Amino acid sequence: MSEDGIIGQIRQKLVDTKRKWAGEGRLLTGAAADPAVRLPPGQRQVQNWPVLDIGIQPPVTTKDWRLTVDGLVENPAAWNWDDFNREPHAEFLSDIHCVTAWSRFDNRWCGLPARRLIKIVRPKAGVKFVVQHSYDGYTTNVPLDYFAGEDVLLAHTWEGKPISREHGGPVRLILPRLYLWKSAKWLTRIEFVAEDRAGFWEVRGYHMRGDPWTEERYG
Ligand SMILES: Nc1nc2c(c(=O)[nH]1)N[C@H]1C(S)=C(S)[C@@H](COP(=O)(O)O)O[C@H]1N2
Ligand SMILES: [Mo]
Repeated sequence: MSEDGIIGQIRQKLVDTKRKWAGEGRLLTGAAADPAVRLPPGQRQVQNWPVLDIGIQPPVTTKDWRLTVDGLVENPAAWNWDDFNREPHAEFLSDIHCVTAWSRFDNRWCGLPARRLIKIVRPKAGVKFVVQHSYDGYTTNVPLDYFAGEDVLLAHTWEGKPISREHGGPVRLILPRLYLWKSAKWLTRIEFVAEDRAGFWEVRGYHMRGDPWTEERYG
């Protein structure tokens, strides 16, 4: 999808509001907390799981789903669903923290560990960042060190059930150490790069890293 195509379809009002908040530094408490503290500063715990996206929920089935892993890697991958499931998957329990100030504790995920993917594709020397690309045209950038975290998953299952379309199924990233906008839904491409590159929200004022415990909400 072209950038124009995406911009034509997104919920422009929502995007403008979030960009305005980024400009004003809305929701910043200034209380940098210790990562050992479970609820990051300025967050409140919710029991439900809100849905947030730029306005398109692409109807991707496991049959059409493809994953490209490319950029600066020794062994690029182009997988379909069966290829993806041939690799050993793992289960993790983790909390999610959205920049709009909700946190949801104890989510049980199953998926392919990012560490396993890294072992397979072998990033070249000099790779420092990872750009995620999604079927709705969304992109987001994360430091390789965070992507390589032990609890990072290309997740397909939540609480024993396939991740629903509205939450990014068939496959989404789950990177619990950063705000949830850094976890792409409807994931279709993972690109390993040397230079950091701002994604959809990052070009609209959100932080390049996005650590919830130091409230890196806005850049
Ligand atoms: N492809 C894609 N991924 C995305 C988004 C999106 O619009 N498109 N929104 C991000 C944002 S801002 C948040 S808070 C979370 C929301 O995930 P959820 O709807 O499952 O709670 O997904 C992130 N990943
Ligand atoms: Mo978000």
